[in-house]
Amino acid sequence: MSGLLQFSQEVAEARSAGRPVVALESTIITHGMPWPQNVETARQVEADIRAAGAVPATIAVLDGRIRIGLDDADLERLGQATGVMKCSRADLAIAIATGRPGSTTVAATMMAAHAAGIAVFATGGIGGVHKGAETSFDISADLDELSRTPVCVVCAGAKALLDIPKTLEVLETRGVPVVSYGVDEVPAFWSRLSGLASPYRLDTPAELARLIRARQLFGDHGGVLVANPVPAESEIPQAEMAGYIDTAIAEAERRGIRGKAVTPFVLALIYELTGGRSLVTNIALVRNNARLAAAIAVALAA
Ligand code: PSU
Ligand code: MN
Repeated sequence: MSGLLQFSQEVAEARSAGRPVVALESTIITHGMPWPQNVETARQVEADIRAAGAVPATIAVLDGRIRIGLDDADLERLGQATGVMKCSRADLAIAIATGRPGSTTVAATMMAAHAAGIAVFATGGIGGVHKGAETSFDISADLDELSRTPVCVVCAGAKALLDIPKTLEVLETRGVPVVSYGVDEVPAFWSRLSGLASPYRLDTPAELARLIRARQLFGDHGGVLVANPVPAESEIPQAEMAGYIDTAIAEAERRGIRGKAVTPFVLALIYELTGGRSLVTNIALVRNNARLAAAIAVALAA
C-alpha cells in the first residue's frame, strides 16, 4: 500500500524529523458537513493541531493516489465537489482504480494512516451498530477496522443515532479498548454523557500514550478508541437530541434510505431539525478531539 501514498511536503518533513503527526479523515468534509463550514472547519482543525505542536495529515483519494496531507486547493476541491465517493475499506481500491475522487471514512483513514506510519487520528464520531441492525445488518466497517489496525482514534463517542449499547458490545467482542477521557460514562457525540458506563477512563494524554505503547506490544493489529466528551458549553443534552434523532431515523426509513447513505442523510436532517445547532456542536467536538489527539501524539513522540 505504501507505493500508493503521496505525502504533502509538511507531512513528509515531519515524518523524517520524527515530529508528531495527527491523521484526519475527509468524509466529514464531503458527507458530514455543508459547504462552506466543512472547508472552514477542516482548515480550523488543521490550525488547532499545529497550535498544539503537531502536524495535521488530512487523508483523501485524489487522482488515483492516497494523499497524506492536503493543501488548501485540495480541501476546497473536496469541499465543493459533488459525487465524491465515500470510501470505507471496501471502496478504497475502487476509487484508486477508477481515479474518482474519494473521501475516507474512519475505517479507510485508519488503513491509510497506518500505512503512512501515523499512530494517532482525530475524527468527530465513529460509525457503529445502527438501530435496527438486527434486521438491517447495518454495522459500520469502522468497528472491524478498529479491531485490526493499530491506530488510536480520538472521537466524541458514537453518534446517538446508533445503538450505543450494541456498538460497545461489538467493540468488546472484537477486542478494542474503549477509553473515555476524563469522564466515567461513554460520551454520545452531541451530548457529553450517554448514561452508559465507560469500560475505562483515563485523564491525561501521557496515560493515553502509555496505553497506545502497551497495545503496540501485542503486535501489528488492533486500535484504541478514545471517547472525548464535547465541551460543556457546546453540548446538546441527550434528552433533547433523542427527539431529533428519532424523527430523522423515521424519515430515513420512510424514504427507504439504506447503506452508506444513512449516516449522511440523518446528519443533514438533524442539522435542519436543530436549526443548525448540531453543526455548531459538531465543529466544537471535532476541534476538541483534534487538540487531544495532538497532545497524545506529542506525548507519544516524547
Ligand atoms: N460522524 C460524523 N460525521 C461523519 C461521519 C461520522 O459526525 O461524516 C462519517 C465518518 O467518516 C465515519 C462514517 O467513518 O461516517 C461512518 O459511515 P458508515 O456508518 O456508513 O460506516
Ligand atoms: Mn452502514
